[in-house]
Amino acid sequence: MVLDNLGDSLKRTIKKIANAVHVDATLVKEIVRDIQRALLQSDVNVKLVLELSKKIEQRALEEKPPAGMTNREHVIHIVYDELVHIIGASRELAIRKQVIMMVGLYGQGKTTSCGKLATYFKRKGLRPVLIAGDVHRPAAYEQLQQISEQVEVPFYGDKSEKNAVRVIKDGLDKFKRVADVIIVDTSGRHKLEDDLITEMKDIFKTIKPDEKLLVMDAAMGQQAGPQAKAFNDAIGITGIVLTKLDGTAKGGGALSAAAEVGAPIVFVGTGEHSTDFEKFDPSGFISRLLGMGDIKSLLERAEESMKGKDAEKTARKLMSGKFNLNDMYEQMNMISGMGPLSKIAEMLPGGMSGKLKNVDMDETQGKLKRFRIILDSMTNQERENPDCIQASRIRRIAKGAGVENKDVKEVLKYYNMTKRMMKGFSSDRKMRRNLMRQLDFGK
Ligand SMILES: Nc1nc2c(ncn2[C@@H]2O[C@H](COP(=O)(O)OP(=O)(O)O)[C@@H](O)[C@H]2O)c(=O)[nH]1
Ligand SMILES: [Mg+2]
Repeated sequence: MVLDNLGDSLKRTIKKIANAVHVDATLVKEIVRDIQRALLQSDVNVKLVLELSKKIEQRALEEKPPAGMTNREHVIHIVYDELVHIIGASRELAIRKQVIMMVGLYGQGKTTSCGKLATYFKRKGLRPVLIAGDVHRPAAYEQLQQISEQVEVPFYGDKSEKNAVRVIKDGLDKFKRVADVIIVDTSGRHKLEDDLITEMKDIFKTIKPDEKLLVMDAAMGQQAGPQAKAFNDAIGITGIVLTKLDGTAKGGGALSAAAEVGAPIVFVGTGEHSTDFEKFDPSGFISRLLGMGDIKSLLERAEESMKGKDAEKTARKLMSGKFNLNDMYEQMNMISGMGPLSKIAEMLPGGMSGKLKNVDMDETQGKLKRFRIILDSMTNQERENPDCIQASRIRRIAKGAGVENKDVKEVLKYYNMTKRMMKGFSSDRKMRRNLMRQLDFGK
């Protein structure tokens, strides 16, 4: 997960509060010190850290918990609240027809993020296209072309044309009628220099993009702030994409500093793959960092890949432990549309992701495909009532799926294991209650 060290320290702090016998001034001072240390190590600005810790201390000591909330819960909530506060407001890109332009310095992740954005909009059911507006870097054209093939979206570029405005204009003419979201890659420089600003402004004038997204590497830490500000002052940006959050200990600094600029962080990049990209939501981000489980964003991703199917119903069934092979089939379809299993496990509440750690994620991912073929060879009745699948049925199913008996048994074993795991999880009353509350399922 991103910001491992910061997350680990904060989780330890939360545990300390949860396990405390008394929530008193000594404890509050101790946890404030812990949080200070964790944030400073993550490169968050000293002044910001001091302000935040003063606020947490003051609120924890003075505010009375609201009815129904224990002192411990209250203090945890304050920590959460104040951390969300420092990374500020969020904004979502609209899901509609638009032109998006990516800007930023060299090597920050613009071209990679073009592919990630295209994937994001494709999953939302829109038709994205990519235009290669970086006419200066020799391999920029090939890089974007390759990415467009990987994520399977149309691409336009002109290797012989050195005028960015002309290339982009031609691309727009070509795609205007067939595309929903036109994503334009542009070239960067090593520094924010006059010729880069002039080129950007020329492009804006001609194509009038709906979004101007600044792409920045999180490894810059606090330096992300001044850079974002300089870009914003020079060309006006509508949002920030913070990349490489997976590879840096300075992410806390980058996030908080970028948030202060006034342009909202809209996405974060968490790896090199086209799905290593998350819509940035401060409260979800912090609750995951604190280990509170980002059920909201998990459900949202599930919803996207299930396209209208009832994600809530599935989640409820999963938690109740009452699920059959049809549900498992649906769950597998849902999971394979969400990205790697290890990523999904991170989004589940602590106890549950711990249980999932015993499962070999890569192997499981590889099996999903075979499992689905086997499930397809079963009758609906068998899927509804897996207990009826005995030796002769196993032989028939294996034959139908073109696999061996042991492969069918493996599916049943996996099903039983999952069911046990879900049952175990749902019998954890406290966790279940919290989860239900977060899911808003009512009483
Ligand atoms: N680990 C990681 N690497 C990234 C991420 N985004 C981009 N990269 C890598 O950063 C390098 C530069 O990216 P590129 O898109 O070419 O940057 P550009 O010069 O701004 O277009 C490439 O090697 C990318 O694979 C990210 O979120 N995580
Ligand atoms: Mg590039």
